[in-house]
Amino acid sequence: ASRARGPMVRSVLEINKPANTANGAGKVDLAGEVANELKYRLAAPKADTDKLYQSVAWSVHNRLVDAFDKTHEHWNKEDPKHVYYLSAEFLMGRTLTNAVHNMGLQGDYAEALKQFGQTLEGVHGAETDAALGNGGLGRLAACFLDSMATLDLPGWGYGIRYRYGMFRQAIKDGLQVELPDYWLDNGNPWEIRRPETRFNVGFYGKLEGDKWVPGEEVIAEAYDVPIPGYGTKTCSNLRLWDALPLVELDLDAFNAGQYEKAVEQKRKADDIAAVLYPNDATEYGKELRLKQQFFFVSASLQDTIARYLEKHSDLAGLPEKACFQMNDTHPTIAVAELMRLLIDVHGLPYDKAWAITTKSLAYTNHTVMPEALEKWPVAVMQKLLPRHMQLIEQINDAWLASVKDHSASKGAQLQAAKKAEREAAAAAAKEERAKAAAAALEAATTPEEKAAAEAAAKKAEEEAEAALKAILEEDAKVDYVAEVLKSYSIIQENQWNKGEMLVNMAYLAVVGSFAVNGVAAIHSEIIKTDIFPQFVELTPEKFQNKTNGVTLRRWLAYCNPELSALITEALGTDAWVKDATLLAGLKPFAEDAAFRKRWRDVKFAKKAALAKHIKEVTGYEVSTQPLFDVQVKRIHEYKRQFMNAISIIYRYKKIKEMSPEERKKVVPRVCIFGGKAASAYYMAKKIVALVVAIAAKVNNDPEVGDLLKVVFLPNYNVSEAEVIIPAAELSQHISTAGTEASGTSNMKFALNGSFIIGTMDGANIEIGENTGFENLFIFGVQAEEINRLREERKDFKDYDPRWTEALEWVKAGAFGRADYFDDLVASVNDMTRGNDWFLLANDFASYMDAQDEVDKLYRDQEEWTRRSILYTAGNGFFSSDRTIDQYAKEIWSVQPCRQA
Ligand code: B1H
Repeated sequence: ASRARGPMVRSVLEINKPANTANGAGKVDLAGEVANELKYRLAAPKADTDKLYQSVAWSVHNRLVDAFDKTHEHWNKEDPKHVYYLSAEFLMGRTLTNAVHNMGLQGDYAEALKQFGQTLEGVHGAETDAALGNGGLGRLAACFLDSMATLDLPGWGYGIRYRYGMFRQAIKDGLQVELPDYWLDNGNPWEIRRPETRFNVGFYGKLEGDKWVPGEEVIAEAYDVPIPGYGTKTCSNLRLWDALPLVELDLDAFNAGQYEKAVEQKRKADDIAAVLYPNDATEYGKELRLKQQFFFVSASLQDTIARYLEKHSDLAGLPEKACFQMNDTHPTIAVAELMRLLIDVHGLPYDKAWAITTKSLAYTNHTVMPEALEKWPVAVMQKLLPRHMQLIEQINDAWLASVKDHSASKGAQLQAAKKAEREAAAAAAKEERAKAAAAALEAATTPEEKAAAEAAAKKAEEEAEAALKAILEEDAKVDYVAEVLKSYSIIQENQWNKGEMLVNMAYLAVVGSFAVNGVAAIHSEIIKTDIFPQFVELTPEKFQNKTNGVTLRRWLAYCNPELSALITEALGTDAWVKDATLLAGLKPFAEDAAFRKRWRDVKFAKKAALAKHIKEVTGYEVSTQPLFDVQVKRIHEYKRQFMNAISIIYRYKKIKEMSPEERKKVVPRVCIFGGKAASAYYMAKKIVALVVAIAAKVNNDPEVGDLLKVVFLPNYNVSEAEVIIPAAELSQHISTAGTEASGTSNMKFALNGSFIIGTMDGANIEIGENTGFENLFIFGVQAEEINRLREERKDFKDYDPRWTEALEWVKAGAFGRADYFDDLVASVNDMTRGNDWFLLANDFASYMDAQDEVDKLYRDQEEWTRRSILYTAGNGFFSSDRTIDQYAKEIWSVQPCRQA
């Protein structure tokens, strides 16, 4: 894709002149530096695109190191409070374009590259994505780093330097295949190895009283990834840990001929930082995963404490200097590890340690999907981290003791309420019986009959009284207080596997943190009502909302320079890149026909770039005239890509049945899908296969031509998203209401002027509030209705006939592989085989109606464009700068620390 120049900021070259490369009158000879890197670092005989990319990257690396050093010198001197963002994932994508533009060096490097006959855009594509994340959660962490640096907030990210990131997805014979992502193959110019920054991390072993003697130890070694802010000298840090053995080679074993044993330690250490788990909903219980989590958490906490102690002697002051934000439950072993470090290593008493811990930790929840709420078997925890298990028990005991009174009164209340409920029901029944008895008496004619009726009534009365007595006695045996107490326990029985005890990591996080937040308004409410209600009762003030955001640098300014240039021209300033609220100034331009034309021209150019990309990777030829309709995200049943696919099948079937006259009225569409299925996710893989099969059939059907094209773009990742999102006209965010915590691509699409078709879920709702709901295509049931609807499902007979017709076609083998798709179809069509848990059948009719509305509006291009502009104008709220500013003020209490 071609890239025009992005907005200009003052070059940091003018600010930070590196002494060793300064040339003459202070002008840095970047071309000379690039040539140097090419010759000496790469020893490259000729400057092909790849080598040139690397040389430029190494040169940018030098600028980053300068900015990094100055920033940290400044922070070191000022000693401000820092935030540490603990995350198992950072989905950074490519760095070159972002770093060069953030530092304002795009002009300088463009100039330098001219001497090699190249452009920045030309070398951009040679970079491999850093894909150390699964999806939204990991990308959010990356956007947050960009905003923290841009807002000059002292803070680092902490994570794992996985050698293999997210797998590469390819399509082979119509099915997804996974290929390893060895992203470090060509070296990594964006990191700095810190062999002097190492910490030991232990596992296994035994307890001698309170003393832990680990049975295995590895070294955590730091790698720093500089994070340049936009339009500032601040360059912060993402510190990623690699795992090394204490002893590379056991010479004794080696000399004894035991070669495998000789390298066993090395192999074990290698395993820890080897690979990112590719599930975006955890299958809990995997020991290596817990090992990874503990590994990076322990190293990060040790590192922070060591730096704190360089300047301060009393650890009681730690919460004034450090706040740790736990990105979902993945780093929540931090609660126990911080306790252990304070007690076992630094000699603090338990109570003091607990006070420090609970003032330093905060927790963000990202999902309400039960399978993603991590619970570690006590047995696994005990084996891998015996001291931590002991501490968790101690924490839990102290916690349960503290809620004992509350549980006692709540339990007594519940018991009394139950009794009152039973008695009220009994009184009502008694009244009914009295009426029935009176009627029977009335109907009786003979004295015998009357006597019999009286006797029957008396007997019924006695029986009812006995039954009530029995039930009240049963109730009295229920220990309500214990039940309430259990609902607070961090250690619980596995409800699917009685007898197995589990550590509920979300509960551990809630108990150990001073703040808990959700990631969109609706999600933050759901976690209060459905996930942690008992905790909200005790400390309502702990629970907050921080609606997600995305960095406007990567997701608008740099991925869509054409639109950015138009926005800047209209607003007369590029200040919107840092102050997204200024985008609201675009609203009046929506009414300007000439501006609308230019807006359409940009969209058209981005569609052309995407069409070219589609041709290159899939071979499919798509016209740039049709509506570009996009659904790109991880493949998951709750995200309902299957519903989208079925609607396309229906559309296709109808087009085939139409007369040539009718076909003229069809709004042509290109339906684009992208997303990875977790390698072991059975249904998700079938959904990918179905979309690929639909594409193969539809795209080769001459009857349909340009009226409908379907594309599955393989290997959806950050760089793909940067090409796809600017080209979208409609994007789909159609999760079952209440299941998508927030979504963040919805924000990226909206900012790039794409319409949203979606449910009342996650951040869609707030996008509706900001854009005006009249401009979104909203359909489907609301979150509050889901439970009732799930209860009410009986069969699949009464649903929309369009749904059934399309499903039947799949069943009949219209897209091949009828057997392979059988389970997928049954999952939404058969009460005994999946029972449509995500209510696709239920929402299908309103979804199709919403799609009709889309077609209707698209026919009116002026009105469509007008509203498209309102999407960009209305959604500045979703800048991650806003989100991070709220975190900094409302949770972290961290202030900007900016160099003059
Ligand atoms: C989100 C995850 C997630 N929520 C488990 N939860 C993982 C859970 O490797 N694992 O075990 C990985 C990831 N990811 C996403 O977070 C939500 O689904 C999105 O709705 C949300 O926008 C995003 C950022 O908050």
